[in-house]
Amino acid sequence: MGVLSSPLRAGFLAGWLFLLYASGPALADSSSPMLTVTEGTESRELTLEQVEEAGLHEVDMRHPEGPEGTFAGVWLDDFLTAQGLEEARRVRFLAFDGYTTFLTPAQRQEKRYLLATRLEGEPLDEDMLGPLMLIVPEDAAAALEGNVSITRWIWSIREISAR
Ligand SMILES: Nc1nc2c(c(=O)[nH]1)N[C@H]1C(S)=C(S)[C@@H](COP(=O)(O)O)O[C@H]1N2
Ligand SMILES: [Mo]
Repeated sequence: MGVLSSPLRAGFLAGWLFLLYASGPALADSSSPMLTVTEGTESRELTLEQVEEAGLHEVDMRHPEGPEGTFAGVWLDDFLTAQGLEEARRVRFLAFDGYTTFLTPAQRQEKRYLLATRLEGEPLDEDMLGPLMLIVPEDAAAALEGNVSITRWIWSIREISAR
């Protein structure tokens, strides 16, 4: 029996391994590293799950770059507090395309920034300005009309660095 069933067993094993492999990208959504947080010279990697621990908020809006619908994300200040970085004098954002911005505590008080993680419940794709982007929900309408600067609405964020 053992001799006859071992090719079958091997087949099942190969099947399961393939399924595991094929579902990898979907599973990776919330449990694989997606953001580097740097504090001085120390860096750590966070998963989507860990970023969203700060508490999700939803907002219906259209982003000036096109995406529209129900965005979800964590308030930047809640995220910084969860990471022990609320006192940072400068919070820098670095994007995959090389774009970078920073916020001072005064700027974070002036406008409430949302670190968006999802659109319509799905993690933001990298071709949908993901995996993370900064938006100012209260300025959404003005941004569409071109009445407010959106230079700090950085998308494709890969790293947040505080000092
Ligand atoms: N990752 C990333 N975010 C970005 C930018 C960018 O080039 N890359 N451009 C910024 C600037 S300067 C503005 S005005 C707005 C809109 O950029 P756009 O006019 O190039 O579309 O997005 C901001 N966020
Ligand atoms: Mo700009």
